[in-house]
Amino acid sequence: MQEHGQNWEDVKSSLIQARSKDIPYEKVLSSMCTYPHPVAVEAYKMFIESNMGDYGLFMGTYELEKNVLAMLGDLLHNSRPYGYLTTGGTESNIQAVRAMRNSCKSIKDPNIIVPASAHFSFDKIADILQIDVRKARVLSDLAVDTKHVLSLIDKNTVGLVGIAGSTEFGQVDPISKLSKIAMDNSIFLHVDAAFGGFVLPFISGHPSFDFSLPGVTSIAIDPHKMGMSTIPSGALLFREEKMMDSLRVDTPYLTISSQCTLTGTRSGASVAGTYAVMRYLGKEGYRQIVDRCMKLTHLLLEQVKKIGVNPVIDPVMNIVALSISEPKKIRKELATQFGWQVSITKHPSSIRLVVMPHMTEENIIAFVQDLKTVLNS
Ligand code: 0PR
Repeated sequence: MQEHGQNWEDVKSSLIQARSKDIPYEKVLSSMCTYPHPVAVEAYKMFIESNMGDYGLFMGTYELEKNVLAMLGDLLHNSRPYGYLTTGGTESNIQAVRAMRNSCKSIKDPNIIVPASAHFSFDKIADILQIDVRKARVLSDLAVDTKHVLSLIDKNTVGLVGIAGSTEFGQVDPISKLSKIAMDNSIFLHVDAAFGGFVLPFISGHPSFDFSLPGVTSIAIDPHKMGMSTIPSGALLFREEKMMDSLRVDTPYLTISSQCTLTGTRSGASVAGTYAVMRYLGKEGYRQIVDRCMKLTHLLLEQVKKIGVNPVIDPVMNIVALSISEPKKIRKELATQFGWQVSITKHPSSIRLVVMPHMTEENIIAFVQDLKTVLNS
């Protein structure tokens, strides 16, 4: 750090230069994030200094958080959820598993069972919480094999995890079956709906995945993905207060006497952003966004099939994985020749495309054209 401060114009020009190196979302098909809704941005700016880590000082923002939880509870069929707004799916998953473990103190060597398709946050969880994370295989449709889940349960199993919208393929595990298994074995069931939580409720005839299933004890849902909110904005919801309480630590010198959150300082601006966009859009607004993304997903599918490329699974939501040989090479070519950002998957290997709200019909058509060029070169 330099000794003397610089003038704002110089600092700003460095910022502009840095910003110009960031890739605009229009060419990004690899991300689960998108431009936040302008209403979320406006609200975020209004609450920029608000710290939910000491919410006794920010009771207004705290009321907004309670409101967001109630709206999320309504979306996920729980009229009285307990929880809080997190920094995203990783924190929500860590806290959900920590609550399972803390609620089973008598089990000395606990384990949980997650689908092999679970997000890498569960590898972090194994390391941080020193808990055995057992991976159950997935079937050919890339949803978890519940028979394998059942066979992995033993006396030290504290809970199961199901995914509603897997990171790589957008698949939904059979959560109703997992719910029954969890109840039969008196263990917890956390649903990672970080992506699908703001998608599935707006797709008619979607599979059950939320608190309407009696075995579901917690859910992760991310407003900063398909919720159109600002980063960082995740949410963790528990069915029962005692699970949330199992996370509580004393905070003697704050305006509040205890905290259940993972981080201390927490962005009140994110809370305001999420509150504002959820109120502004309502279910109708989100339904329109999801409808549009699904239409674009089907357009993408139709276009790639015309050039002889097929999806790994029929897309359940706005994520498409394409069966293409040498996906790493294709990814590189798409980026260097045309500036497209796509990701690749490992098992099975494919090119993965997330059709977020920033995508347009023109861009989908242009992308498929460029993909065709790369495949034929
Ligand atoms: N659970 C699921 C099902 C997820 O897909 C993700 C993230 C998480 C949990 C973790 O969420 P946070 O990253 O909010 O903690 N899925 C994306 C991924 O890892 C996140 C992402 C977003 C990656 C934007 C890249 C990107 O540009 O692929």
